[in-house]
Amino acid sequence: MLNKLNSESTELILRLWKNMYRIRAVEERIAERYSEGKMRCPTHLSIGQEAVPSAMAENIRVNDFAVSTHRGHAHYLAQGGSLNAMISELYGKATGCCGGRGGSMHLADTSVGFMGTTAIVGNSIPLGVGLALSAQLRGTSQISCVYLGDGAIEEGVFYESVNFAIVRKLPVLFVCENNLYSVYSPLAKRQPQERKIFKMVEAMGIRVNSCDGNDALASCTVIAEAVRLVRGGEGPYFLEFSTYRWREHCGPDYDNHLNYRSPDEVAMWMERDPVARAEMFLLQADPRLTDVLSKFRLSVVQEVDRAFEFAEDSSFPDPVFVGAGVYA
Ligand SMILES: Cc1ncc(C[n+]2csc(CCOP(=O)(O)OP(=O)(O)O)c2C)c(N)n1
Ligand SMILES: [Mg+2]
Repeated sequence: MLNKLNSESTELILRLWKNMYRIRAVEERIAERYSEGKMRCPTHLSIGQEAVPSAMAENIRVNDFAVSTHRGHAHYLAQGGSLNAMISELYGKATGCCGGRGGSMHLADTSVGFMGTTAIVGNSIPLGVGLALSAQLRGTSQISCVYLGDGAIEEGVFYESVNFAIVRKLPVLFVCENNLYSVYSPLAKRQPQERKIFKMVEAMGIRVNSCDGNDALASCTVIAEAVRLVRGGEGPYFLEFSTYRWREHCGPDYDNHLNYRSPDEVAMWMERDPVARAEMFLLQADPRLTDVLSKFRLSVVQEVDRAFEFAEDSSFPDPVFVGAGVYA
């Protein structure tokens, strides 16, 4: 889709690229500094998966709700969650978005409607549906976005939640990032080969669509239409995006040596890098954008530097009495 566009789309693609670039820079810095041992929480990176959250950022309002998963950094940042508070949370500091007690898998910034991420697969799905119910009962125009992975489709609570959202015509957008794996288990071994997740979900009676989740612009178009309908009171919507995580399931490294996925498969997806695709389009559309891109890269480096300094300089929370003479 990117190749077919004229310069009218350049502004939008520039915004998408900026969001993707920033998210990736944050996660690459986390990966770089993780081995220092100061971020003492399990950390699931979504490097390679930046297009969908960036496209969501274009379409959601600051008072919309969102909930996410163990792999939630990008969703939190796309919603406008505080970077300082996120990095501090990873460092376990009192200035973290959960007071330093949650870590990477428990991000929240209620000031922008990002209501939380949880470590239990599928756990945040009913929370997102409940938030949609609250918006409906209060008569607001808020929508609730539920990010989930392909693995979460296999949890019973997904079906209960989608069913409830359909029956109550709730303003909820399910955003499934299908990266083909649940830890080391490929989708092809967990579900029948011919099954398409979005087709299966459609059979429940909900509007659905699917899209190349490594094409930020195409994702943006599909999300815009879904958000228009959900916000317009047409009930819930389910979107499936195909994408791929580049690094290990949990941690900062690559894991090709584990052989649960082939080097060819990884290489093929890395060639479809959403950030590089957007950048290539921008530079072809207008080579003078080189300067704009360079300035932005520098500003992101500085912003990320500051966030890590902020986290390092912050204090640890006071110990809390958890019972039986134990403080944590
Ligand atoms: C209920 C539950 N079962 C299993 C796990 C272990 N687990 C953690 S992440 C994960 C994979 C989830 O896959 P998916 O939803 O596709 O998300 P992805 O990691 O690919 O982003 C699993 C099985 C868990 N945290 N919670
Ligand atoms: Mg997955």
